[in-house]
Amino acid sequence: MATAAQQPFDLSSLSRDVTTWVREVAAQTQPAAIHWCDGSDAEFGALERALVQNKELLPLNQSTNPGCYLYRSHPSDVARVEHLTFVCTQHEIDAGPNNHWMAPAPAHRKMDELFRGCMRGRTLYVVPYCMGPIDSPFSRCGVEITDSAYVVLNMKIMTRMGRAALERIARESTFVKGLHSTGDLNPERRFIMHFPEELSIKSFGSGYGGNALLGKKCHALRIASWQARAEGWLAEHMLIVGIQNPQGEIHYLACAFPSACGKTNLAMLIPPATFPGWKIWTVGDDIAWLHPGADGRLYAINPESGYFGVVPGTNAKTNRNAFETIQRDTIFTNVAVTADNQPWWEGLPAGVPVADWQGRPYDAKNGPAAQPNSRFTVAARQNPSYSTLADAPGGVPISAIVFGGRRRSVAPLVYQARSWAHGVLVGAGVASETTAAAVGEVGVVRRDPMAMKPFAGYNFGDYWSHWLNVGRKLSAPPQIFHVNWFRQDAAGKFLWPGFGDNLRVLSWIIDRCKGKAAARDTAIGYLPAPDDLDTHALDIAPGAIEELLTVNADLWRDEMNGIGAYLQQFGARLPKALQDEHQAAIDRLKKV
Ligand code: OXD
Ligand code: MN
Repeated sequence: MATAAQQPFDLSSLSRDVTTWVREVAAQTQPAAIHWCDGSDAEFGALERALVQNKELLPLNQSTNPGCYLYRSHPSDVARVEHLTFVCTQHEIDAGPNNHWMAPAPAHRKMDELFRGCMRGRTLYVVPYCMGPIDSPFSRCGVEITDSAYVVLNMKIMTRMGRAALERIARESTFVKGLHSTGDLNPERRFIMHFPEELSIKSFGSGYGGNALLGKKCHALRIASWQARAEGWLAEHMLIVGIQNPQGEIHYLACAFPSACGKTNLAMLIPPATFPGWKIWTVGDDIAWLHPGADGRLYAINPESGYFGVVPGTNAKTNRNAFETIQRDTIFTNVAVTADNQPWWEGLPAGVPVADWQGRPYDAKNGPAAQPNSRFTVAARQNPSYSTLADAPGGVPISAIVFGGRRRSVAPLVYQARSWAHGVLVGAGVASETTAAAVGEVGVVRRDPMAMKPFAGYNFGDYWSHWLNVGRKLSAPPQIFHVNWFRQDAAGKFLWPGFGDNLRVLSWIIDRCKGKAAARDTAIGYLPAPDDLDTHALDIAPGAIEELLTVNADLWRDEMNGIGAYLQQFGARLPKALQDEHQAAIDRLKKV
């Protein structure tokens, strides 16, 4: 018999609230066993081995990719399902036209029906986690109950998971309740429901990250945006990057872009050879929690501790830091494999796939070898550009907020908002064009305010009011900018090289924040003149810089009308100050 010292610590004794909830869920779902996760490496290893044994996880080539595994999800379960994602508030207007809504009572009934007995024969895992550094006052905790060991492994990488989080929950006695089951993966029985008024989430029928790792989009954005409004801070879909100049000064930027606009690349940017002495520090690649500080500045933490990034296209040229990060101790989901069992995806310059993401012999007729939304899950600490301040309890001070979208025309390379309130309008007007991947839809502008369309847990009208209120609390607010790396010439060729050269734009942004760089005052905001940007040794077509920095008043009048029509749907919830900013923008354009 084990001595007292050898006996595992009974985690369930730490928090009565969590234990009571676990008991209720177990009575409902009827699992064969309950496992309280302590978050230890030993636990991670044991779960990994168990998944390998039952063939849910496939070891990749351990000499080329040590600690790397492949998980193949169900072919119908490879992405977030926005049409099955609901915000369930008492009043529909609180969820807003930007969300699918269901009243809480029928939503609970629907989900309870699905969860009844769904864990029979399975293990129920209790996953306590902390979003943000474990000792940060800005962090918030949750508990995910799941019947997927794959989810547990991912949560261990993506969050501060385990005993320390449970101890914090016991101290704070408040936590977000997330209940998840992969169910039978029937897309007809798949729903992701959020109950912000109850700080709870119920997710059924999907094992895919964005639907199943409840700490990420569900908690850290949808529920957290609701908590943030009540508590006076912002939960945003933003990367956080530190940019160090040759003098050693570091400025932190928080940047929001819709998908397919290069967020992870920007968070890990490699300075071009023509910028010696510059360094980039990654604090976060997807989510920022922003808090007004006592000094009137805005401070950011990254609530996550790992990256759940898109794999295809990642290589030593496009994103060397990400590429190096995923060489070891990485869970790959839905990539292809080579004959010697190395992970393979489109965009790798070497290697030949022999099995595609579904495990079939690779045949180009079946489409790409790696699923286009295949993912890596990896600890942020493995990133060569990892910022040690990613763990700072007080976060990092933000000098600039940068919004962006994919626009072939209209939006110039960069411009600066005239004020915080004008910046809120710039953010509310964020839009991105669909790419060639969607047949017949190329270039269609989709409005994605603050890149939060799929993630704001409440009415956008209230959300913009909250942004305006946060700005009023800041005596030294970040400056707000908009960038567009994707402007094209008449022949459809990108005008800007992007990637490392984006640092040229970021350094202008930083100099603007320091009051050092010049700018032209235009109807849409402050723009650099071509000479204001550092273009030394820049390989770019003649006249391209001028074109990248033009503001076409006719196109902008149309743009402002489009933004106005979009804002109108928020009716009485649309803040007057934002309407005024919109009107002022229209008036300025009339004068051009
Ligand atoms: C993500 C997304 O996975 O934004 O980060 O969809
Ligand atoms: Mn994202």
